[in-house]
Amino acid sequence: MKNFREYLKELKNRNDLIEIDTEVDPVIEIAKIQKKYANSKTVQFNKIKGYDIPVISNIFHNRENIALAIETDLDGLKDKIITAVKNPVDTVIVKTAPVQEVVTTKDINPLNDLPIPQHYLKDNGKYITAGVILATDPETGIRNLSFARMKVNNNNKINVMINPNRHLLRYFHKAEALGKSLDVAIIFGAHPAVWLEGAMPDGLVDDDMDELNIASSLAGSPIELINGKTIDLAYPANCEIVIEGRMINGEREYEGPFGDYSGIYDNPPRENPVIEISAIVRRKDAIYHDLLPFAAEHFHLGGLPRETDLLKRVKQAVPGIMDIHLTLGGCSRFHAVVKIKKDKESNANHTIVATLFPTESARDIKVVVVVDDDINIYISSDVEWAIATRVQWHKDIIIINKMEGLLDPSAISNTSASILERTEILTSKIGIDATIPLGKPDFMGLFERVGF
Ligand SMILES: Cc1cc2nc3c(=O)[nH]c(=O)nc-3n(C[C@H](O)[C@H](O)[C@H](O)COP(=O)(O)O)c2cc1C
Ligand SMILES: [Mn+2]
Repeated sequence: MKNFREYLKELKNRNDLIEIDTEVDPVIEIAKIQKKYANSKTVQFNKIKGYDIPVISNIFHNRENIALAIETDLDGLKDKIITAVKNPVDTVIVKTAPVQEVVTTKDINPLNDLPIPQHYLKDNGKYITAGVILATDPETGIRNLSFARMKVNNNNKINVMINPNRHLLRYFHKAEALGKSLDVAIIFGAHPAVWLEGAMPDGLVDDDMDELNIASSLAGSPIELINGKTIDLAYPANCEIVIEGRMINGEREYEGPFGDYSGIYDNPPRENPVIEISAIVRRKDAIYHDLLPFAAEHFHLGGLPRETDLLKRVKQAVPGIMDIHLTLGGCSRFHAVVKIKKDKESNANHTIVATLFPTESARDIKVVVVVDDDINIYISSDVEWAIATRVQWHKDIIIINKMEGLLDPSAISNTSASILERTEILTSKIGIDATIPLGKPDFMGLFERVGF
């Protein structure tokens, strides 16, 4: 797969993409249709009220579409990511770029220039949700990619919500310590490998690893870059739209509420860095990528890289781990199911402890269910069946209190310090051993599954 356009063509060929030709309002109306097709189709909106740029969404509504983008299959996804992280490929610089066909540097206002939706009723306005932010480490020049929600103001400024533990925030703080602003490029419609890389958490990718080179490895060939018009950064030449700008040294602004991955409004508003836009560049016939928060595209994009990181880590503690899934019902963050081939009775509890070890990928996990290798961890009714038939609650669970958590109302309300202070949020976690006990001969065939 060479680029985004080729990928879209393939999705069309596979009957995965539907086009909506009736006029839709970017406020709420697009989101309602995204929601309707959230688990089934890529949707392209061709006529947006007030704009002449179409919107595309729900592209990663399933993992088959991710596998297609990086030329693997469902079973190969995590290995492909781990291999790409270990084998970066250099990018190349080119001289001309489709993305710079139209360059705007005057009177910039993304609210006028781009069809940015408002998704949920109480969101604080229109938000960019599928823009990948490129920046370089001010000390080392290493390149980083990351997603973050961005509130668009009615001028040339954008407000970007970045949590602690993000490489991007570290880069910005380094720039500020040097008395500088941080150049950024917000990229839309690059090769999907760039999106996947933008969702890779600290730990899977360390902050001394060049993420454009990892994206090139995932894409299967060097990503071609073009120098920015107004910033000291080279970004993917073959993409749809790029917003050029800088995160301003010393500036912060309130942002939120915003309906995020957990399906609740992230409240109260936070003080966040501000990006001042210096140019918007795009293809003549650009397509704007939008992502509906708290829906399948958000879950798969956020969940798959975290699962990959967890699998790598937990395997070090318990080699018999086969796979790990962060379920959609748990917003691909809160509930983990781990499949193991058990050879010792302690395997299950070691798996629970290793999965909960509080790295970036594990911080949100509140439930770990460990199952045997006959269970399909991607089918929630199969996991529930294992719990129904293999768990004795007085001996098969572990509860750990006072662990760090995030963005979950029950954890926030469990924490005594005021949420306004943004202090540590405390949560409790449970591990469930839903494996068949080893060691006791199964004289009565108690656990034998029915079959044909
Ligand atoms: C669609 C999407 C939206 C996200 N929004 C945010 C966000 O608003 N703020 C944030 O800190 N992380 C957000 N994340 C998570 C980060 O993008 C992710 O942890 C990434 O690995 C951070 O990269 P970095 O550590 O290289 O900066 C989002 C992830 C996805 C997939
Ligand atoms: Mn990073």
